[in-house]
Amino acid sequence: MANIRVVATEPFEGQKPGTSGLRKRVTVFQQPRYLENFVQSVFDSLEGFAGATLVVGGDGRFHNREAVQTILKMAAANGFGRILVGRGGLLSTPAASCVIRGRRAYGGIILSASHNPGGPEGDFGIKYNIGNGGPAPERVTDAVFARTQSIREYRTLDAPDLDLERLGTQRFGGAEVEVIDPVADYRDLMARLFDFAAIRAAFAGGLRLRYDAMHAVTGPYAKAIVEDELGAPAGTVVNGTPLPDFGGHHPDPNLVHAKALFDEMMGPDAPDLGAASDGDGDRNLIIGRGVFVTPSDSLAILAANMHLAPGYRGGPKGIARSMPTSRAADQVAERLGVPCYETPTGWKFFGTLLDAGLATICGEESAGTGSDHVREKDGLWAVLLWLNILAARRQPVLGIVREHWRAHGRNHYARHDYEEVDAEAANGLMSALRGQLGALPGRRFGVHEVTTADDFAYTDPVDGSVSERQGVRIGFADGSRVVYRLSGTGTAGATLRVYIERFEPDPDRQGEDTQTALAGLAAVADELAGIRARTGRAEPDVVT
Ligand code: G16
Repeated sequence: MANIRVVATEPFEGQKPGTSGLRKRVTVFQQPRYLENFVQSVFDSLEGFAGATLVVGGDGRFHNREAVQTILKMAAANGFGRILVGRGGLLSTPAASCVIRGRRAYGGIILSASHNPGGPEGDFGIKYNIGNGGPAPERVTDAVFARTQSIREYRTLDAPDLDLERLGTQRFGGAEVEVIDPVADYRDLMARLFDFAAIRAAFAGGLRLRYDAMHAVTGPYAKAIVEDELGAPAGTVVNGTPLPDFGGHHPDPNLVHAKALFDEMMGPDAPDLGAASDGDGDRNLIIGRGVFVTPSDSLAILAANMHLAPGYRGGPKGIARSMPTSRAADQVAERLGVPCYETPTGWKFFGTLLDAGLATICGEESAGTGSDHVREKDGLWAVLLWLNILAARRQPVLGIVREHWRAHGRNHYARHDYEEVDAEAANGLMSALRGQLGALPGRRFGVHEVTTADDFAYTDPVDGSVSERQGVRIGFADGSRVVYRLSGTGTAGATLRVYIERFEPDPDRQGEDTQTALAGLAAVADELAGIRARTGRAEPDVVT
């Protein structure tokens, strides 16, 4: 018989959820009561869940299994009636969103630090998603944070650990725990959205995909859908076994951490499409044979072509992008005559737009794309939509991309990241920038004249909530733009992100290399903010 136990505790400092939940080093989460305090604070901030269903799962990183057991016991002790957990404690972030929605759960807890490295010295994270399947909005995360500062006790079950490998329902205190196949619900949803028959025929006809699952959670999903269901040859999915330390790699699908994939795609015998996704499966990297597709371009091209997939026949009702994402999507929205929404960084800001039916597709420069099928960004979904488009258009990725630029113009785009910068220096840089906003318009930096300068503030068109200080935007006379903001997902020091964008309408000049096309603007970005002088960094750590 399992007994409920009430355990005394003390608050921990700094349990404030960032862009996407609470992310800290594994060693921080391993402190006794640390995870428990946060989970109890989540439950204490919610109402009316007695007897309701909670979904629990994570990306399989180090500490995932232990944390899942802790959460199951606490959820049962706090009065949830039914808890759905992915086999082995696994659920990709989009699959968790899919299960929450499809099974009408009250909410879900997702364990992940996304693209951050794993292992005993790596990062861990936890976030709460609400009943629409999306990340909790700020009013909920603010309440959770407030609770972490006053918490005095948590509730748990005195019970042995559950067998997470056995599918099916088990009694657990006053609750029922069902261990579910982490892939099944998600696979069924994908089969409803995409033309699986056409993609299957394309694979049978020789279409080649390389999918790098980066030893993270999407391996089982990609194998089940791409190889087993769609008939891509075995070996299409590489690094497909989830490992607690992601094989020692950084599960961030960008050109630095997925370099092997990039090299293969630029090589002589490259497949038609190369793709990768991150730790928890919500991000995607898209590379065609001989061409890297920036996430911003990918969003625009997917939006322009999504009517080719059965789930999106009417095309998008609206498009949403985060503020630092390039404005390539805006051009598509204009052509289609649908609205384009500009939101702060963080997938949670898309939730209200999707729920209200204002936007069908959303995307971010940080390799996230998704639609109203779930309330998270979805890496494998983006790859399947690309496959559906390739199957329908029977053109190489490069041809599709070039045609798109010719029709809409090209937005040369790069993000420069300065990682683990001294937090004081980074904050100083941002306040100095904010301090000179009024004086910038009219100033010239070489050929670049500043026309607009502001600190992005967003009013949600659906619920009216206001989010301020979301990043400094500098606009130039030729339509170029530089954006500065500090990352909300790092776990050490500060990460300064500088987003640089230049619009090129002339088809004859659209083939220029991006770094060359942006070199002048990058120098202006440095000068304007004093990056080198203030941070001591001559070069960014990562350029994506
Ligand atoms: C999270 C958020 C995204 C955001 C990204 C980067 O992604 O869900 O909306 O764009 O972080 O945020 P930042 O620039 O603040 O580091 P993920 O994949 O880490 O959950």
